[in-house]
Amino acid sequence: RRHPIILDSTLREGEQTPGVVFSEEWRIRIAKALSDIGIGMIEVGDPNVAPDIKSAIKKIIELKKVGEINSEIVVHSRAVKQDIETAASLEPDRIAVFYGVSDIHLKYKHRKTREEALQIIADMVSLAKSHGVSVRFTAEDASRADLNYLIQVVKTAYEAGADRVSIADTVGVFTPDRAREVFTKIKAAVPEIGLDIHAHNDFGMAVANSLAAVEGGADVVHTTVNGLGERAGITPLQVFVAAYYYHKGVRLVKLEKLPEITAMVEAASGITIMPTFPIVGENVFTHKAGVHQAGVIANPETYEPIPPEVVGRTRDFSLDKYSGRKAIQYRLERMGISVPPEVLDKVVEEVKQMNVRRLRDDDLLEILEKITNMAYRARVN
Ligand code: HCA
Ligand code: CU
Repeated sequence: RRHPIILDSTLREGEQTPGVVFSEEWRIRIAKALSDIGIGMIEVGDPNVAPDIKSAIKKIIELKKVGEINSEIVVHSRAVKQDIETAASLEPDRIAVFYGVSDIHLKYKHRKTREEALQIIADMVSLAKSHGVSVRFTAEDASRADLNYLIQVVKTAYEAGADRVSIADTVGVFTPDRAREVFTKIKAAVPEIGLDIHAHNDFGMAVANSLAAVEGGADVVHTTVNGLGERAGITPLQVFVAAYYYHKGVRLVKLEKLPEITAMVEAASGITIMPTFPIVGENVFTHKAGVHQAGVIANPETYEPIPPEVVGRTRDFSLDKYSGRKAIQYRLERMGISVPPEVLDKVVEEVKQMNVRRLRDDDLLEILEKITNMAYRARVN
């Protein structure tokens, strides 16, 4: 396939955000919304973490069976016999079994040698596979693992029955060059394997690293809505798909629905995104400086990488002392008001002297009334 599939992990990785806990109702609503916007795979959680997660996963799998959800349903599991059996009993489409493969994880977390780990990976992948589900193996901390050993891990998982391996950049230390190189080399060594990129955002490079991994051969990209997840989170869904659209001209999901799912996950998680958050942040299609506003009024491409409508947003101009004639005139005309040039000059002059953070339409009308002694507000309303 030429373009990657999105695996959204808001319900698994996203719930690993400190302070976040999704109710069953929200879990189901989020799963349906993800399916509706065209997400290929949904990682719904690890049923061994808590009983309520397990029962919500069951319900989501039911909805998949009756066709109310179309995405592949992936259940996360430690590489532990009992956990895998619980996961398999829910009959998901796929079980994702994870195990640390860097020397740091092997030595301090698992206390196993590289050889012992290969045996565990082979045993646990084939156990999962024996239950008749698709299996992904996740090489946790893959980006800090020895690359030759990582290739052995991928081969081992493949031979034991995994058709996919997630190359997890667990602490976000990939650079785009390194991510591209690692994926290219794994793909060359084990061409049959499907590869996922799971990129943490510790240094703000998760989107860039995911794009580079796709160039290297990844065909599934992990995301969460609003970039939720452990520490700095992982690749934000909205930003990755918009960047992919800009760079490759392809809509991986229904982009115009992004604001809706942003708000849904803000409400469900209790975490509000920054106004400067790419693509879906409040400020992202609002222009401030007079030079920018004049440019955008002449042609939006001057200061917008993509038109706001593509991602379900609208353009705006913030008004304050940074604004110039063009933006003020634009805002007045938007309200159906045209004024002679000398009046406009006076409005601009007045605005420049005000030290307010942001002028609303009503404030602008008030200024106009003061200058002209005419009842503009009554006219507009
Ligand atoms: C975790 C680890 C993980 C797994 C990623 C994956 C990571 O928190 O359980 O399954 O692809 O970052 O290594 O999220
Ligand atoms: Cu992770």
